[in-house]
This record gives sequence, C-alpha cells and structure tokens, in this order.
Amino acid sequence: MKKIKYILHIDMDAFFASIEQRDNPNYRNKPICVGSSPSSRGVVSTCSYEARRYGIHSAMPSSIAKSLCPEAIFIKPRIRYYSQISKQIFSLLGKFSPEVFQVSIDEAYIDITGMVPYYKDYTTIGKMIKEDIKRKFDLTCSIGIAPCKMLAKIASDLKKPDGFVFISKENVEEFIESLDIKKIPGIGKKTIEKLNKYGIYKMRDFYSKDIGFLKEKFGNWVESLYFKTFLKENNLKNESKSHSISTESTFDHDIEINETLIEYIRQMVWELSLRLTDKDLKAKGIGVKVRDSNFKTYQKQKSFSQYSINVFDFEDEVVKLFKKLCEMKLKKEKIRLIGVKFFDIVKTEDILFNKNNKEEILLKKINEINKKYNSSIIKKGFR
Ligand code: TTP
Ligand code: MG
Repeated sequence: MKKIKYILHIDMDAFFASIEQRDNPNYRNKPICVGSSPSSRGVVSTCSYEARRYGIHSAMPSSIAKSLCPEAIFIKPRIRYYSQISKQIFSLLGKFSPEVFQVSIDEAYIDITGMVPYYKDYTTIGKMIKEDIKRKFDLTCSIGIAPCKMLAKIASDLKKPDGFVFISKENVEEFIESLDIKKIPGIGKKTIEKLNKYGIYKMRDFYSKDIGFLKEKFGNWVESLYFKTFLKENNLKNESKSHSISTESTFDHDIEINETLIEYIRQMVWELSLRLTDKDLKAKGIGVKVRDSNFKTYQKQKSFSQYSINVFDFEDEVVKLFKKLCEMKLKKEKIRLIGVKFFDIVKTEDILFNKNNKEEILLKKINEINKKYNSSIIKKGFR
C-alpha cells in the first residue's frame, strides 16, 4: 500500500498589498489597491482585505474599484521588490523540508511527510512556519495541511487571512463530504450553476448521484472527482512546472495597427524570452491575444516541432500570427489589449539532445548583465 503523504500549502495573504501596508504606516487598516491608476484602463493586481469588504478584487478594472470605494488608495506595483521578498520567504521554507515547490509568487507546496521526527507534529510545523514568517517579514500567510495537494490548497484558503487548517487522514472523508462544491479548484461558474440545478451544492450531494448520470450531464472529468483519484495526486514536482508564461498590456487609448505596435509585440516576445532563459526553460508553443475596441477577444497559437528559445524565430512567428488575426478577425477595429504567451514549457535539462543555440547564449549573457546592474540596462532596440 502506498504511504500516506502530508502536504502543506502556503499562500501569502493579500501579498502585494500587505507588503505596501507593512512598509507604509499610512496605508495600514485602510482600503488599498495595488495596480493601475483608476484614471487608466488597467486593473487591480490585488487589494487589502479592507478593500475587499467593498467588493474589490484582483483583475477588477481600477475605475470600477474606485467607484465601489472612492476613498481607496491606489498604489503602483513594485514587482521586482515583491519578487525579492518572495524569494527570501521561500528560501526560509527550505529549513522545514527539502521538498518545497513554489507555484507562484506567493504560493508553495511543501511535502512534510517525513518531518515529524524533527518537530512535534504536523500542526507544529505549520504554526512554526507562520510564526517565522511573521517574525522575519512582518507578513501573514495562510496554511493548509492535508493528505493530498488539492485538499491542502482548499484548506489554506478556508480561513484566510492568517488562516490555518489541518485535515488529518482520519478526517479526510468527513471533510470532503461536507465541502461546498464551489471550493473545488477548476470548476467554473457555469458548471456550478448546472450542478446546483441538479441539487448538488455540497460534495455529499455529488456523491449521492449515480456516476453514469453525472458523466452524461457533465462529461468524463467527473470521474476523478467521483473516485477521489485526487487523493493520490501528490507529485509536487510535476505541478510545479510552469506550463505557460504570458504577458499582456492594456493601452490607455485604443490604438491603430501599425509598425510601432508590431515593434511593441516584438518587445513583449523579447521580454518573455529573457524570463524563459533566466529560469532555464524552453518552449514549444507561442500564442498571441488581441482585444479590440468592442471588447472582443481573439487568440491564435502555434506549436513548433522542437523546444526552443530562438527569440528571433519566436518574434517573427508571433508577428505572423498577429497579422493573421488582424486580417481574419479585426478588419478595421482598433486595439485595446495585446498579449503574448509561450506554452508547452519544459526545463532545458529535461530535453534530450538539447543544444545551446547562439540566441540562448546571447539571452543568458543579457540576463547576467541586467542582474549585475539590478535593472534592464540592456533592452531590445527597434529594427
Ligand atoms: P493571490 O495569492 O491570488 O492573491 P493575494 O495574495 O493578493 O490575496 P489572498 O490573500 O487571497 O491570497 O495572488 C498573489 C499576488 O499575485 C497578489 O498579491 C498580486 C498578484 N496577482 C496579480 O497581479 N493579478 C491577479 O489577477 C492575481 C489573482 C494576483
Ligand atoms: Mg496570496
């Protein structure tokens, strides 16, 4: 029989906003939004819990956030600074287990299965991590511990902010049965509505139905939930891989399709390529996203036959995709948002017969120089 694992999921509370409140006493206990200015057309990256009481949330247009809470303070993000703090926090976690897998700027899974001999019990490990982070960074986090990844993630979210939830193997069944179906990651709003239509609100309602009925109404994906295969999905490493990276920009005014925009897209590809090289990753797919002045969004993507980091090929291909999208979909519309994505990403070390091409060497050098001077002193020039 497979040994039961214990997985800890940690997620920082209102991460960017909490750092700003920590650093500036004038922001404490106040509704603050980190993100674009309300006079722009950008969005809120995150907001303090005080701002959440007004209904503000991540990805909401800043202008709407302002109308919900006119006294909210808007702060420009300091991403580089938040990333440095993130690095320091996650390196501290290494003290508690050798298996720490960061999955985003403020979130990680830690396999704590074998760590009990060094601490009193699993709860003690969770509490010590929270105390350490509070003492060293003056920030709060929420932690969930459970015998599988999915439940650990759900648990860390249940009592946010400053939450701590431990689900022991003895309590797993009861926990799952009483779980609200809305808490299951990956189930969208429409599906929730449909589940509700059939009287399914809690997981126990879901399990009371016949699997044949559920598959017919919702599709084959229900099987893993029904047979609880998620309880065995504890391979942290697989999930820690980023499968795609992307960047996007909303313009202050809708803009025409012209050569300056094309250069801007090339710049975006360049920046993504630098991020990829910095993490020693390669991609096999590229994509572009465009939103027009009528808020219609179009996407196009392409896969290559080999993993690569050839920034010049990527640039040309992304521009080709963009031009095709414009021809096929946009006609004479102006552009409101543009996004570029790399997907199907792997670690360079995982690629058999990997060859370093000269573009990769060039990007690595640029990254080294930019890091040395702690800025982007080398940027892409215009053609
Ligand atoms: P989250 O952990 O999703 O949010 P949070 O830490 O702000 O709040 P919570 O207490 O609910 O965990 O994201 C971490 C950071 O990532 C967040 O502080 C800002 C950034 N972020 C964005 O920039 N845009 C987004 O749409 C989201 C969701 C997050
Ligand atoms: Mg968070």
